[in-house]
Amino acid sequence: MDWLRSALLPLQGSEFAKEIDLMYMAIFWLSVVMFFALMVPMVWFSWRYRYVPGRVTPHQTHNTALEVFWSVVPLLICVGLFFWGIWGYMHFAVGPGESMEIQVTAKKWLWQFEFPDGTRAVNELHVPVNKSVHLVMTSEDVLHDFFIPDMRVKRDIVPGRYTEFWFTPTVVGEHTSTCAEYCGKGHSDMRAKVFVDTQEKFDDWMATGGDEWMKHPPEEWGKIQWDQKGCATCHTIDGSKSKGPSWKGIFGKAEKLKGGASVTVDENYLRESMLQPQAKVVDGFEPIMPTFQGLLRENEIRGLVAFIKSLQ
Ligand code: HEC
Ligand SMILES: [Cu+2]
Repeated sequence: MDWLRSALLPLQGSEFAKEIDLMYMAIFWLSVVMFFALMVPMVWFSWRYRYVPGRVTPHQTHNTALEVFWSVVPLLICVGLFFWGIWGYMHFAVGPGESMEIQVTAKKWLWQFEFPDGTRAVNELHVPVNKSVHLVMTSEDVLHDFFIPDMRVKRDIVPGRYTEFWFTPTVVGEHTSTCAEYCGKGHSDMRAKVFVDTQEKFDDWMATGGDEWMKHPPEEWGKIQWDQKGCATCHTIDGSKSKGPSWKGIFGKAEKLKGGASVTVDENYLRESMLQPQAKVVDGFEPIMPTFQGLLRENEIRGLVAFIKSLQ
């Protein structure tokens, strides 16, 4: 009956899919069998015992064995379905501890995903195949609902609180997800692609951070990093002094260093200052800047350099 399952239901993209489909098909076939088991005798009895003038119908109104049978059997079936259902629900509700956690933010009308290392992506969820992922979701505005049909997972997203689900994707490739809670004009456009990648491809994507950076001019991308990577807590961009030197007008200028030497602020110096801040410490400041070695990707460094350059 696999043809029927694939005609009725989407691709089985996760471990849940098999469990859920099995139960779905079991209830479907149970309903088919019950339909005929009830309707065929009903039609037959209505015809067999129809009114015929002069016919004497046998007069039996009670059969205890039969009544016990048709009360107890359906009861057992319903209780069985209940336990099967609650077992599946518990499995879905409590994820394994080692899952990768991805933060999902829904807002009118897009999806934002954030990975454990800070990688962000919009409308694009990348997950490695055969590894469990745990999605922690919230909304910035109204009710949304994250639904990935191929994975058979779906859950409401509520502003002001977190909801979550987990799954283990099993089929490499592109899947779709959608918002399943009407959220206004753009609701039907609120879709994200779910890429199930091989571990290699996934690692590669994590290392490069996806292509979000390509959608911004370098200076703008740099400004986003300044804000998101925490540079803003120590560096201003308007010339005022903070815990670190302001970035305004530093490009091209001769910077005085601790110890008396001086250096011209160029691309290489900026890069070094981010990755090895202690190598050359600016005069008048403490060497408190943390190293960003391994935390900034090439595209982010390039963006930051372009941003600092633009602050003349
Ligand atoms: C905890 C505070 C702090 C944070 C956070 C911080 N910095 Fe710094 N930064 C400093 C201090 C202090 C200096 C000056 C001393 C030195 O050179 O190490 C400095 C110096 C620099 C310089 C050299 C500036 C000049 O005038 O020559 C650059 C470039 C720089 N930081 C980039 C960054 C970037 C990019 C980030 C974010 C990814 C960042 N910093 C985050 C404190 C910080
Ligand atoms: Cu929505």
